Amino acid sequence: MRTEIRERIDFATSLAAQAGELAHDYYRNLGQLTVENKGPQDVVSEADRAVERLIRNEIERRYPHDGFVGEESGNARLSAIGPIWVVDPIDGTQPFLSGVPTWCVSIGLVAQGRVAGGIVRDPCTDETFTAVVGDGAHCNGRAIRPADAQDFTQGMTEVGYSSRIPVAPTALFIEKLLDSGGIYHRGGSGALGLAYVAAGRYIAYFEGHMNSWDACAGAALVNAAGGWVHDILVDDGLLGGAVAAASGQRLAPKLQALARDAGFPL
Ligand code: LIP
Repeated sequence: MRTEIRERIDFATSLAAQAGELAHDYYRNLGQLTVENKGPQDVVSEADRAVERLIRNEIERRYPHDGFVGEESGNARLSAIGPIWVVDPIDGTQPFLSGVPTWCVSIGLVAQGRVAGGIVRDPCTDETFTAVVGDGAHCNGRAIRPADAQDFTQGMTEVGYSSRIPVAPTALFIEKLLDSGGIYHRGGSGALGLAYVAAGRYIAYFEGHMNSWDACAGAALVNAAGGWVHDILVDDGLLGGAVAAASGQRLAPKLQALARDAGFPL
């Protein structure tokens, strides 16, 4: 199966670049986009739908028996034969539509019930993060590894939030993080945040609930880079989402304890 995943990641690396270029074209012309509200702090535009159509059409053309779960597609196709593609065409939609360059294209792969590979493409920094679980993770072809931090004072922790969960536990997590000498950062793209953990830029990532299409590729990057990442597929996470947590191996026990103390089921 790993050969099949490698082949798919090679194919999707150029697809992610193509999708990133299309997204960047919309990004350079934000004034022409109609923005719709899906909920509190949750927006979408034609850019998301157009980029997902491109990705889905190319994947279905090349791998007609694979499954597909996409943020904007609605009808998930859970293949019983091939791997399942888990895609967010523009992750960090709010920064994207606000003209803030912290967004990306996120293309993940699930095979035999496990996260198997992924690509995070950032057109704003011209960086492509790629991973095949078991084969390592790379940024623009260079091997990446998580930071070897042993406590929260040694760097930044990215903390995500959405109105899908109550405020209090996330506020308590941030309070406990600050009390531990850590500092939080929020860029608005969970996929990019997880990619930065894999690359050692953030020492940890935490979010009380992430959808699979936001988390899958980033989780593959952290796993393949040698870090620890909470299983995003736990309890039907593919369709229902899950807690997202990731760090280098040495910091993982403290991250898990901090999350549990804030009331999250890790
Ligand atoms: C985003 C996630 C991020 C979360 C944001 C938002 P979107 O996905 O990647 O982790 O904190 O609230 O849900 O909506 O930009 O695709």
